[in-house]
Amino acid sequence: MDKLIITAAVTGGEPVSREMTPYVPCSPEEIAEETAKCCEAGASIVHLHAKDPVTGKTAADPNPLLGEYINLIRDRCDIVINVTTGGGRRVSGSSLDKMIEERCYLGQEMSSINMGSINFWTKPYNGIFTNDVPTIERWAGYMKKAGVKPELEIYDTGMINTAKILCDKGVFDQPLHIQFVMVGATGISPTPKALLYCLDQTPSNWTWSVCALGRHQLPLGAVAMTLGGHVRVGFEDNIYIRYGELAKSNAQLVERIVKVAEALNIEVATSDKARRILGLRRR
Ligand code: KMH
Ligand code: ZN
Repeated sequence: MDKLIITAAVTGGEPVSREMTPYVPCSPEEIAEETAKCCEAGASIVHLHAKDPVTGKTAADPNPLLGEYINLIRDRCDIVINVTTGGGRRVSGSSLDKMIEERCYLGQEMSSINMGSINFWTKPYNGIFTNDVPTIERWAGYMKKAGVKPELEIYDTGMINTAKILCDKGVFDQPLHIQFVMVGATGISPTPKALLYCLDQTPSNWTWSVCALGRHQLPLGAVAMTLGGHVRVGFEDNIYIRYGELAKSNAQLVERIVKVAEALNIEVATSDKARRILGLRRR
């Protein structure tokens, strides 16, 4: 088993703001500081969305803040940086494409790419998170051109097939890094059985991670690491350290999953080891 790559999703997407938790980092300095603490605690990748520096709500894009986060983070630690392409979509069509293409040149090593459309998984379940295949192909092309490694976000098992089809078309270079986004509700159920089925469908040379929400984040992360996978924690997916108690920082969630790994004699990867595992080059 390779060492464990821990991703800290520190900012959170649409719903996570100061209204939900006073502990979410919002300003560029807070986000950089929080990222450095997560790196110190054992995270080797940070996943970033742009946030309004005061309210913590998702900042409308296009947005210069993401580049500012990256510069401030780089001054503090050598963590791998993964920038969202799923968050903050306030434009559409060619404007969205232009924004995503430009976003590939912020200096990150990775970016998320959402491998299909899904009905929103949180109440009131209205609307669709649209990721049609032609758009995925275009955005994957932007990332390839920019030398940004895609992290393929998988919300249901059919999206694994989409990844295979696009690999066969040469859209993605193998081996892929995929993340099972086990959101439950309208997506993959957050259960070990569902994870085992996903793995059954996944080529053995692909690296993979688990992103689970709320109370499922810890147990599914523990299951993932025992199966040779990697784990994502952080406020984007879970703001609680235990039932009814808010985590005081993303680092607290990183520290806890590190303790689980240590208890299982699983070594936690440094940022450079994560780069070697994922075939990244330092930017
Ligand atoms: N918000 C997560 C459930 C992205 O940012 O592109 C999935 C995610 C995708 O992090
Ligand atoms: Zn995200």
